[in-house]
Amino acid sequence: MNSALYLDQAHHFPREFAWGVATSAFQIEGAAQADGKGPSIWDTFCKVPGAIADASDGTVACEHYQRWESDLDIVANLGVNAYRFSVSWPRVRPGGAGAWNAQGLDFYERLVDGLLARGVAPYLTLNHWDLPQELQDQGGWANRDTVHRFVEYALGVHDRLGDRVASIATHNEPWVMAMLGHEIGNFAPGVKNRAIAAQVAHHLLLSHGLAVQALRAEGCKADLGIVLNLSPTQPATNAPEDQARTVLEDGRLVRWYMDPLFKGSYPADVMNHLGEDAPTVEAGDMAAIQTPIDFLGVNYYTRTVISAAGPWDVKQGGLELSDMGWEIYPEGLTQLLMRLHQDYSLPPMYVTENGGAFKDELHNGRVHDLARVKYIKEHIGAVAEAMRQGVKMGGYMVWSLLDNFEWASGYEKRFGIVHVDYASQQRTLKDSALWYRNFLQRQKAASLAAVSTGD
Ligand code: IFM
Repeated sequence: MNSALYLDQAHHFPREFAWGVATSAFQIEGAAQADGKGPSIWDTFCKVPGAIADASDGTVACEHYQRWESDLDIVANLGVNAYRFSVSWPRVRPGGAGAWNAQGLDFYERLVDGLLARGVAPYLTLNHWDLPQELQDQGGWANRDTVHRFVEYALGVHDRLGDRVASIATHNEPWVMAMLGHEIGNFAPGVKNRAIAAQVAHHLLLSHGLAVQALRAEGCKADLGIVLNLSPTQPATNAPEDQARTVLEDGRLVRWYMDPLFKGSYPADVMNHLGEDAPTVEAGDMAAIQTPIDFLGVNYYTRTVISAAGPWDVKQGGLELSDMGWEIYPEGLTQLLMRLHQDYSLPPMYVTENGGAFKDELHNGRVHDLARVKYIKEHIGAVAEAMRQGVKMGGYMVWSLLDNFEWASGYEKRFGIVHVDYASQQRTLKDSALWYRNFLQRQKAASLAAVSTGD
């Protein structure tokens, strides 16, 4: 596919299309103990020797908690009309239950009002992984009580911000929290137990459904949805074992989340595979999970290639790799969106994250990150292609606004379209940011022209 070509012809993005940049609280805010914030499971996990590649943590990060105003000026200056951010649960309700922290809530109120004052719509995510440590001490997401604490948290945030945000996503990437956090254990809280991971996944989905119901009952005006990390799963060879394994892995990554959300049941093949490790599901849970939503957020970075013989070596794919070692495969985004559109009855989808880590170099105030420009351009082209084939898309958001704390990789991997010098906290727009700004200006001009010609 030549996605650059698609992009050149892609002037039909609707005027109301959300063009954004995305971040998350723990990755940029810093101020880990400021103004009454409680510890999260990531504050704890960062202290585990060897857990984070560069032994760093989120104590300072991008100092966004202090620099939010100038960061929002950068957002506005890019010309985006949407900004996706997350609320830190332990900043607004430090113990996950009990007292609320007024200073934390005030921060997000200033942030939301600051976005609106700059003409940028706030896209809020409630849970981007930083569970209050006190809840983890009681079992975390493996404990069904956490589901109810999450619903309270959703309502509390809605009380303060619900009238001004464009959308509320319950969770970011439940697969990551369940699988990396509880089965593989390389992410917080670092548990390695397949049965617990399956129960965690179920509780995340259940808390999503119950929170959506509770927010609707409150008369929430914002669009409600969830954000999943998804990818097309492909067999390494045509061998039957690779193909069978691919079906299962697709089940664990895609259908395990999509089926309950949009069909009301877990996929039978994955349930059978889990056997005794399958989660406990109580009466009414599946109906709650299937509560209709207004949007589905899709985070896409790469494809997943499966070999029954063991981990597949990405070098065999012959594709360019990002600095994460992930294959760059824009076609996969079109394939994924088409497949979701065909297999499920969906509300509009948003690409809520897409971007690449590359080895950037800052010279004389410029970062010539041409690989990232190409990456973003081709993936926007892939979205345009899906739309041309009939998929209903609401927006596209680049991950990420700023270089930031990339979880177990620490600060070594840079995803930002804005460079952050961590010593001085100076921000520099990379060439990808300049390209995106220019692209958005052309989009705006094209839709204005379409309005004046009545297209
Ligand atoms: O940085 C993460 C983000 O927090 C969740 N989605 C994937 C990104 C890149 O790894």
